[in-house]
Amino acid sequence: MTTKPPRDEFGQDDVQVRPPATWATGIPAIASTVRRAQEQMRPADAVRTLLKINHTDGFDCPGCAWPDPEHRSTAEFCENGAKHVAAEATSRRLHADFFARHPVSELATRSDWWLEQQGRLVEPLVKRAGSDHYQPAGWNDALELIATELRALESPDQAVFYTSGRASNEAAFVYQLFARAFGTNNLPDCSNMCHESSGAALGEAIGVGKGSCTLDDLEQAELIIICGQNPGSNHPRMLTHLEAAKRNGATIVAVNPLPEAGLLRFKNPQSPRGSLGAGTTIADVYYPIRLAGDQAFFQGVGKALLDRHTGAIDHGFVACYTTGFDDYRESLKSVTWADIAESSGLSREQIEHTARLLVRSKATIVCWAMGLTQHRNSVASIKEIANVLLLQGNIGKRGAGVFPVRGHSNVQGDRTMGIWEKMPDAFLDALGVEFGFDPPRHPGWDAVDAIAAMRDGRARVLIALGGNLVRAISDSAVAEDAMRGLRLTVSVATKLNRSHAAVGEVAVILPTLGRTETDTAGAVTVEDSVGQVHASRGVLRPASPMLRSEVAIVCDLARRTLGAPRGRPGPSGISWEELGSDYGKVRERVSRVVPGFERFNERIADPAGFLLPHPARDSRTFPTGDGRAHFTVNPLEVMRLPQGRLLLQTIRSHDQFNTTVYGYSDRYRGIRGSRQIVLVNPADAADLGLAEGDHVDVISEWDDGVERCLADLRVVEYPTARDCCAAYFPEANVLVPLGSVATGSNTPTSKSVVVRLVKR
Ligand SMILES: Nc1nc2c(c(=O)[nH]1)N[C@H]1C(S)=C(S)[C@@H](COP(=O)(O)OP(=O)(O)OC[C@H]3O[C@@H](n4cnc5c(=O)[nH]c(N)nc54)[C@H](O)[C@@H]3O)O[C@H]1N2
Ligand SMILES: Nc1nc2c(c(=O)[nH]1)N[C@H]1C(S)=C(S)[C@@H](COP(=O)(O)OP(=O)(O)OC[C@H]3O[C@@H](n4cnc5c(=O)[nH]c(N)nc54)[C@H](O)[C@@H]3O)O[C@H]1N2
Ligand code: SF4
Ligand SMILES: [Mo]
Repeated sequence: MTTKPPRDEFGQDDVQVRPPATWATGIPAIASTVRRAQEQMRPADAVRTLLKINHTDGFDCPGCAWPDPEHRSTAEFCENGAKHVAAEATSRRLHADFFARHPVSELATRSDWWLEQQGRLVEPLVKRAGSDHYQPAGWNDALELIATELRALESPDQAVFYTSGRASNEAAFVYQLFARAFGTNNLPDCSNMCHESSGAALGEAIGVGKGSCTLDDLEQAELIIICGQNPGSNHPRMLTHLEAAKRNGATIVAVNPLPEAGLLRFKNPQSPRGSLGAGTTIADVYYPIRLAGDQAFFQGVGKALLDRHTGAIDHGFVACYTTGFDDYRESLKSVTWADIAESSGLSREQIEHTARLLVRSKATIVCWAMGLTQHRNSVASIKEIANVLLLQGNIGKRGAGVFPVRGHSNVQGDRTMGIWEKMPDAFLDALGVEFGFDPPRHPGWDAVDAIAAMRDGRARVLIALGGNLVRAISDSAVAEDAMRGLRLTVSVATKLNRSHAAVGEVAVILPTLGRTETDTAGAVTVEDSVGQVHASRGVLRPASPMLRSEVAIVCDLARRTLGAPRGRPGPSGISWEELGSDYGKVRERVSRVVPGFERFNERIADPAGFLLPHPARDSRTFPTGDGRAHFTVNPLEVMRLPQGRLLLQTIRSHDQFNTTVYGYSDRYRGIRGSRQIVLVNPADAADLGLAEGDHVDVISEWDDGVERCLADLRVVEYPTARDCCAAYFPEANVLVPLGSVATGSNTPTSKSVVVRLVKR
């Protein structure tokens, strides 16, 4: 299998490389924000829209899940937030003539960038069996077609209901209700490819799969360890809070194979001094860890803490709130410093230094994102983070805790609302009681299992509430074939993407309102990375009068699928019409099903919203079964690379949102004009006989013996950790085998792929 990314008008071969930046978010960021917004929108709209981002009477930024501070200033957004908004608020439109000119088979050859540039979807589209063209269809026809196909399935489990993390709480709640009332738990989501490992690890360690910090905690922390995260590009406003933490005296340690600009220095564009002056040094210490080395790193830190005799361990906390300490201590005795050094690429001295910083700190936070979650040993690594924090009682204490920084703006809320293939019985019980039906109890498929089921013919229909599953999931070639084997693919979407070109026999696109647009049915709500829930109200005129909200689309489809007398056995008592037109009614139902949402409608009247309970954070109550936090033992397997191989990670550039490519400027890393590059340490390049600018094929090697190849990337010498290299997601997804997943979370190992680089 060889995949060459399609070339497009942007001149992908024209790569320009400059030294990586050593600071993030100054004047160029402001300039680029305004330029990008004006390219896509009318200037008046651009200004009005940008000022409503993250405002109490505006909409929640559709970008990342970084929380909004309670005291909102006039410019509560970052450069990338503005890009995400401008992309949605674009004045470009996709009319019927576009689809007459461009058959589906041609769309499949276009780049992610080109597809994104074509503008907003404006009307429902149907590609019928045997046809190679989408054609406009009325809502009625499009939805009836889907309902008929769903009802014709032999089993509800032949349908897959995928969700991307932009869906509001209200949309997510009615969507999972629809899937379960239809009879399946096949509810995979982007989280399966994202923070699933965090949820799995934290659930076991502290009984709650979410982070235990608030923004206040971040600013009160004495020590913040940031692992596997590139906040300068992916959570830019986090830098403002890290800057505040520094002002309050925090020490910051960055652990990352790449010296990312935002981790090093930050110039705050919202303070005149910041954008003109020298900026703030963010990381006091930077450790260039080897990919997948964090389990060893945190085991080393734990070992160093346990080796110290005084003041390193909070024995009172350990005795009162935890179990498993003795086994953990014993297990670390047999982990050798040699293995720790080999696995992490860091020295014993560096690790002991980190332990000394922990001993000095009375309140420590560990933050992480995809650098921790997308390896085979991810769940183990995150459990080791929990072990280290538990040693010092850093859970349920001001300024301390676990902080998995979420990706999509409402990915955490979607999970809270029941988007999960294996929701616990307590949730299903409450759902059944509220709506008078018996939800299915057998677990559904997650994202990887759903693709395997499509490949093997066990799934027949895919419905996607947002997202771009075919590009987001691993093993692109397998995934595209799997989708093409389906009877029906349905996508509720704002813009065109590759998932609309790798489709089933019949394909439907249902165009929806985005966050920025006014919804006559009222405000929706979202939950951010710290568990704060608040309202979001769009302000722009919808891209087309034909657009419907996600809630309305889901409820209408559910009514047609489940309500008709021909239907399968199931609840007919759910008033889909009411839920689809009045979000207050949806919230009323949520308040009776989901703990923590009591008086939901009342509490979102507060502009700041409300904070969901988190027993571990709030009262050191650990809902783990035995009521205690768990130290865990996670045997270390040192990953040894065969001779001449590198470990590849797939990363985001500064100019994309997941599979949506906005442009070809990875500004902070100094790379412009192309995404067809691979970052290699100069010493590794020399060992492999490669030099800057060489053209290489990247070939991944895995147990199944299949050689997956991404052809013709340009070598860029870059200060990444030894033995490691990096290429851009989603293009590099062709290299990640579907079966290569994290143990315990089934997340694709997008950040540890064994590859060889073959010079062309
Ligand atoms: N502008 C923009 N914002 C986004 C997104 C976007 O695409 N664009 N995506 C959103 C989503 S859904 C998510 S999940 C987040 C993702 O946010 P990030 O996790 O910051 O995104 P990645 O580009 O995947 O970067 C992973 C980082 O981890 C490092 N890393 C990789 N492997 C390891 C490792 O083994 N150990 C350590 N310590 N570090 C490692 C990489 O060098 C890189 O700096 O961002 C969200 N925000
Ligand atoms: N190799 C590799 N693969 C990865 C990752 C990686 O780091 N490396 N990261 C993984 C991660 S962290 C994630 S979260 C997934 C992302 O996976 P997804 O969430 O599936 O992908 P996105 O690119 O965020 O989806 C973009 C599409 O969503 C649609 N859209 C945008 N806004 C809206 C809206 O308001 N409503 C609706 N209905 N649709 C909308 C648009 O059509 C757009 O094209 O990818 C994963 N895949
Ligand atoms: S930090 Fe994230 S949520 Fe905040 S404005 Fe930037 S992209 Fe949007
Ligand atoms: Mo994500």
